[in-house]
Amino acid sequence: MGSALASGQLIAVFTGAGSSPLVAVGAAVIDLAPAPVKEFAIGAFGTHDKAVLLSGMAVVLTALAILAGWLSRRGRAPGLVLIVVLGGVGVAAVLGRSDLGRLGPVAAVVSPLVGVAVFGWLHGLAARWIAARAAADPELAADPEIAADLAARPDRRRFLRASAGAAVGAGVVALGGQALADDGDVEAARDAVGPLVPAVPAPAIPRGADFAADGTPTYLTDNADFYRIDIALTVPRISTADWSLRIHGMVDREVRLSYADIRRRPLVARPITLTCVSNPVGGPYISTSEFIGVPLRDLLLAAGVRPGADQVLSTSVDGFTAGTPVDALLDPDRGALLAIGMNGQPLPLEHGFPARLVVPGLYGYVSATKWVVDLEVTTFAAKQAYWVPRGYAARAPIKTESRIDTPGPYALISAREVVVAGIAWAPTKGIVRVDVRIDGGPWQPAELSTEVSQNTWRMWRTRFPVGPGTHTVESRATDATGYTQTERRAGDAPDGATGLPSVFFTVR
Ligand SMILES: Nc1nc2c(c(=O)[nH]1)N[C@H]1C(S)=C(S)[C@@H](COP(=O)(O)O)O[C@H]1N2
Ligand SMILES: [Mo]
Repeated sequence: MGSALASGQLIAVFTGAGSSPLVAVGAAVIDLAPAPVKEFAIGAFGTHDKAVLLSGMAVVLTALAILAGWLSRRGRAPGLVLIVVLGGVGVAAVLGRSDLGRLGPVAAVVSPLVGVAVFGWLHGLAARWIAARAAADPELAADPEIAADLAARPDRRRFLRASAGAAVGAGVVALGGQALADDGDVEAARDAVGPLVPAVPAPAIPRGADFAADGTPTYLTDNADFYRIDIALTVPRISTADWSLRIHGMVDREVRLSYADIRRRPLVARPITLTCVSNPVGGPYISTSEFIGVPLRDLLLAAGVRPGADQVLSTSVDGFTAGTPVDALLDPDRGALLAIGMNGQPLPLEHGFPARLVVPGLYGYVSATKWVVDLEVTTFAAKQAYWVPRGYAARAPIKTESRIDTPGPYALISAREVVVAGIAWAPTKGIVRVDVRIDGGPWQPAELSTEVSQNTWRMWRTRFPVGPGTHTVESRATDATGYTQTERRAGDAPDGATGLPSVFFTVR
């Protein structure tokens, strides 16, 4: 099993990480998992969901291999059947991917062949050892001295040595493949991008833009802390030299842009708050960055959007798709970007290097395609993006929401006064008011941070006198359209969770 998997990993270094049968099967599991399972995985494991999936697969494969090895004591059929069946699953998963070249299936085909060869060889050695043992007189074998001699027979030693060798060899091959894959090509391309200086800089961030000293997040999220959500089991590695963006479909003229073409255009920097439709009320999947890139509006106008088109289907190099309303992308006030940088740095690999989309006011799954390589101008009627047949809405504007960051859940407070602070967001509209109440009392307006952009979050804070005992605080946000965050509870499917965030705490 180890040899088969390791050979698949090694070949996939050359044919693309997604062509590894192990990764392809894992990706297929993610794609086929029903929405409740995906929700459970994100809820239970957060951003560790992929590590959990791969570890789970490793445990299952090891258990199957041990079982098949044990069943193969009398003949090699069970072991061979397992390899062929699992090999078939791997080939099917690889063939199901749209993002691989003609060499895509090689790793999945070679992997079970290596498995059959190594298994056959080890099984032969084991059979010789067992035969030698059976040949010895059972009565003589009962004698401890003779038994020890029997155990030391070369057939046994040869089998054990070969098994250990195969295991170590598989480990070396797999680790070597990993080292080759991480040879830094893409990191080097990222380092070579050089400084990203915007022709149109982002607004200056005033000191009062956050209440970080009172426990809110900082106005801009560090790149390393920016939340990450995607279906990519391995981070796609695409170099600037290999990247291009094709704009086609219902357009007057098809456009293809290289990375150099993008770099030649004047860059625009804009602060944008991105959040995930899977963010639960009070949840962590929200961050803000100064994204830098070129306006998507300009790229679409260059291609010429034909009348009747209402959706742009964006596709990632790994096959993920998002469907975004044409209106939102052409709206100059909204300022959607083809982003190549975050906070002055080229995009980190896990956030979409070399380029991704960011559209203020829309949940990530309908707008923020990372590793984007293709924009098809089409209609909502003609094409469904990745999450739509999986139970999520085709159109999903970000809902007006707030979150309480301090006090923390079940905090123990010894003061006579509690500071309550948090974030509120209604991207493209802007937050005009946040109300807070304690123990179900009257709503009281909180102090708001200085507004930097309507497209980003805004911080709030207030304080209440408190006596000993348990207390509950709740918050609700109001946006510039006059809409106030609903207290009606809803889960994340189909278009984002709602409800009032609340925090329980105790005063000593
Ligand atoms: N290629 C690709 N892009 C993607 C996704 C994905 O699964 N694959 N997920 C989307 C979702 S659901 C969200 S919320 C945002 C998250 O972006 P981040 O990881 O940079 O925070 O990316 C979007 N872009
Ligand atoms: Mo998301």
